[in-house]
Amino acid sequence: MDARRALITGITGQDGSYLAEYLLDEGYEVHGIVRRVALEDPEHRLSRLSGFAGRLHLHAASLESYASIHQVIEKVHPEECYHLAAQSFVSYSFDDEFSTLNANINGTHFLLAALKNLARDCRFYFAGSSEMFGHAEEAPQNEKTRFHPRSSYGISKVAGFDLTRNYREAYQMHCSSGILFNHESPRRGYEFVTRKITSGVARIRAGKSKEVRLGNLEAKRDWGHAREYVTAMWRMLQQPEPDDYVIATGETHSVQEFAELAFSHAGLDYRDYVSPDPALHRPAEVNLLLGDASKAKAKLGWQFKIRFEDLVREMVEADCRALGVGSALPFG
Ligand code: G4F
Repeated sequence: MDARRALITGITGQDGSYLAEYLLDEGYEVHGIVRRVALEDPEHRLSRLSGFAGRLHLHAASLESYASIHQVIEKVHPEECYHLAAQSFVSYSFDDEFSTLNANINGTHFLLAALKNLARDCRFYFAGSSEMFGHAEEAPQNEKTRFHPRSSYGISKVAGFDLTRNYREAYQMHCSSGILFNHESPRRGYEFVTRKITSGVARIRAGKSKEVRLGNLEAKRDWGHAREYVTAMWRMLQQPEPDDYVIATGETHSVQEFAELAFSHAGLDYRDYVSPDPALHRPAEVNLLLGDASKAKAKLGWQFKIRFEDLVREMVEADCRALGVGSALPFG
């Protein structure tokens, strides 16, 4: 039997790289959309794919161009499409609302429209986000919680979520959205707070830095491990009917707790190294995210396993290892 064909947008990112690995292991033929510059600078831009890039089929295209998306869909004719690409850094979305809205909403719309025209039977996954809940009126948040996004990023994700549902209802396409709460790993981008902290810990241990400047330490997030979360995406597309699912751990921790734990794994006291920087506070903050993934557990059989403490430890250890310094206690 021929291998199933999957197409991933955002394949060079944290989630894309874990998902690509997972699908390869499941026997898929995995295609990815990348920017042309990525193919010209693979060492740097395809670093998360190193080790298995040779088993992937990468196509240069831009999610800002319908024509280029159309070409890829026509050529690949995927059976499953995972749309992960986005301008995903919430802070940046305050600096440039227009490009965040344009790129995120149009990218999703172009992809859905191309699939409708060329591969209507393709199953589609949209990377929704707990940022859609924003200023949530209840905790924990589930699939029925009203959206109240607090940034253009959150607004763009609500629009993508609505587009996905609309294609499901209007064209009977198998379109599902995962409402993923924060998910991290050693492959996380350095701009996000968890990696900023763990890479900062490693730089301090290595004597390359003296502090980590942070914004709002009180914000609380439901943090899970990206490697586990991508398996939920796949499970959604194996269901007979498309639907939307919250993916979360059901535990919440503050940024301060994350910092405290990360520094303590390296035998350091965060209070000696974390400097508050009011410039890093956001114009509108999402104070508390806490997910209820019981629907995913009941219908997809998905449940998180990697606990917060182990996630933090893995990230600190990976960053310390990369700089050639010890990490886990006791330091030696
Ligand atoms: O790590 P963050 O930048 O992630 P954020 O904004 O929660 O968004 C992430 O998770 C979403 C899912 O809920 C995704 F949709 C999204 O794409 C992204 O992956 O910030 C986490 C919290 C915020 O409250 C922020 O204000 O950390 C606080 N924070 C405090 N100091 C900081 C910093 N965030 C960053 N990035 N940098 C700081 O120095």
